[in-house]
Amino acid sequence: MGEEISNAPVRKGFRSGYVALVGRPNAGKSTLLNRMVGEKIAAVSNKPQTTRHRIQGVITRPQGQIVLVDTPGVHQPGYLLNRRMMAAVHDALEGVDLVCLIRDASVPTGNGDRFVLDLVKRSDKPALLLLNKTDKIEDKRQLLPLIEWYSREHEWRGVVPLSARTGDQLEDLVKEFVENLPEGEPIFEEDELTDQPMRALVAEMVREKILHVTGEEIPYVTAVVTERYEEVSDELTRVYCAVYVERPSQKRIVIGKGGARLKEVGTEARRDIERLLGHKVYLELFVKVEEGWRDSPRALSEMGIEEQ
Ligand SMILES: Nc1nc2c(ncn2[C@@H]2O[C@H](COP(=O)(O)OP(=O)(O)OP(=O)(O)O)[C@@H](O)[C@H]2O)c(=O)[nH]1
Ligand SMILES: [Mg+2]
Repeated sequence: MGEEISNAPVRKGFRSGYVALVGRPNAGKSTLLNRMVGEKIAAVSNKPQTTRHRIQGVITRPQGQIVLVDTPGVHQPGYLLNRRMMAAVHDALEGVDLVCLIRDASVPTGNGDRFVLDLVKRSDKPALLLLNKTDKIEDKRQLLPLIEWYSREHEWRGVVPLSARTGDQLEDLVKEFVENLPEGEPIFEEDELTDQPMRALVAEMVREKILHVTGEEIPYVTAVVTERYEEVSDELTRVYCAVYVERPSQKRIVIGKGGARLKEVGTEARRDIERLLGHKVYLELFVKVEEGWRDSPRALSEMGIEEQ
């Protein structure tokens, strides 16, 4: 397949390249990535700091190919984990052709916005402004002050109001992306959707479910690692994932009464993984306590949260 692509003559006018999504936590970056790719490849939750590493999603159309790069929400780093998350943002900004500042248009501007804007300006890359969550805004005139503020601060290649949730304006966005990319051959094969290996996607699905069923503290002290991934047959894949927490008390919360919470996580994650693979999945989860993993270079690297 790879050869087919590399030997094919470049289609005239075909454009391709990398587009980074940057923004504050919860802006809807990962929701937009999933929606545009058409599969769930990045965890989404209403808790800030859901995304922990760079995730690429591939969108291929007759006119061009966009490699959309999702990044962790921009925040103040405390733990080594958070410093690595921010390094992933900086790194993503370096290697792309176009940068998108994505913001939740239903909330007022704050200090975090200034910080993200400065990052985008400093990247010195052509940039688009994406105003997300328009489904939450009844009167679209509400967007005007926001557009004015951002337009005063920076010269944008375009401003696109959209809803990652409903899919509103996403085809316009694809056009806008393609127009701003250089002419070139496809980077990924047409049927590839992401740079993430299956093991990482599976771990991401499990972590997403944990974020959904647990409260305040647990999401930040939890990491998931796929320890074994076995393709038993065309109809069955077996996966074993370790769920890391920092303390025994947190382990009890994740497991729940009589194992009920962990079972719920497993059932929901298995459904998502089966949808992605198109066949049956046996998923086994076990919880491990590893004190201080968020500050441990070794643990973070094992979890795939690498130094940039
Ligand atoms: N109403 C509405 N909600 C949205 C939209 N896009 C995202 N959300 C919600 O916003 C929350 C955050 O979405 P994510 O996609 O996880 O946000 P993110 O920017 O990737 O967040 P981090 O990874 O933490 O930086 C989730 O509850 C989403 O369902 C949208 O267009 N409309
Ligand atoms: Mg995210």
